[in-house]
Amino acid sequence: MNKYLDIAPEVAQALAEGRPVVALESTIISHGMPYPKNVETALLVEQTIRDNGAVPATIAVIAGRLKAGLSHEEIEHLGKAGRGVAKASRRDLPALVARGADGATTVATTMIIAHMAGIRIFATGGIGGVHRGAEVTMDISADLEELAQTPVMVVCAGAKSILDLGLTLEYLETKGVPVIGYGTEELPAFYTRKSGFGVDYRVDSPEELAAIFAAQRGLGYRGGMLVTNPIPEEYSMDKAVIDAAIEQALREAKEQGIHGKETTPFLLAKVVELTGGDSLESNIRLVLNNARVASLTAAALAKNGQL
Ligand code: PSU
Ligand code: MN
Repeated sequence: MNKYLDIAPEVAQALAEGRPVVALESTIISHGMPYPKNVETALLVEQTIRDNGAVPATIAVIAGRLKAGLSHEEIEHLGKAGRGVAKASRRDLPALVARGADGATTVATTMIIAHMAGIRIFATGGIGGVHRGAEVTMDISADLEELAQTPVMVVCAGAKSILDLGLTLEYLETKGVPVIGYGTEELPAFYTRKSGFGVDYRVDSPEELAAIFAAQRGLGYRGGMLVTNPIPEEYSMDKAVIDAAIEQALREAKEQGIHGKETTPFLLAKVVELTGGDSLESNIRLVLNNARVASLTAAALAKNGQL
């Protein structure tokens, strides 16, 4: 085992016994939602995973240790400290580890740590991608490179249209990352079920997701795959409302010269500010929905001894 990694006893035991485990990220806790909703949601997501027969492993960096599985106190700490905790993507781990610092893991670093721990399936809300205007700024999330090189299945609700969704799909195609629609032929756009862009494959059951993931492993590929699961109809948002908020958020980011790792958290916080509690509630619901699909898929993999 990696010398910087701590696996929580419950998670280690489940992995040793071949039982299903689902990884969760922590940037969504510290940078994605306001306190105390972020902590309540993190605990509710863990409970949803348990209710669907898997063991949750929320991932973060605590005092320089890579953690697969957090205590409630650690989740409370990350939620309360909020933006005071460093957002940790791939390039941040060496410094955080060396300094003994805390870090809230993005999709990229959660994949890295999940893989180190032997966890195959990871549920989240939305992933990073190719930003609008990336042809000039070159702002492309490290999440996409991680999907290209780390063998973890990421179950999300697509990506927000703060990104250029078309370019994000092109990038994933180039990198050989399968993009699967769960019960849909169209890439969902996080708050809404449709984006106007098609996915590579539509899959309608956790068993088939598990089979494709197992085949990817069997082929010896090193990368992961992206499962996009649309927000439940009853929680999806009005496209015009969300588009207007995103346009305004993008304008303000430009005016204020926001760039680098601040861009995504700035845009996400602005959208929540502009759309109020509605978008927060939608966000929570779609994460719970992804946790359920991820748990059932981990269970299907475990059943076939493919974990
Ligand atoms: N998109 C969302 N919600 C999020 C994120 C992105 O809809 O919480 C977070 C995730 O942790 C993701 C990260 O991995 O932002 C991407 O940041 P960047 O674009 O700086 O790579
Ligand atoms: Mn970026």
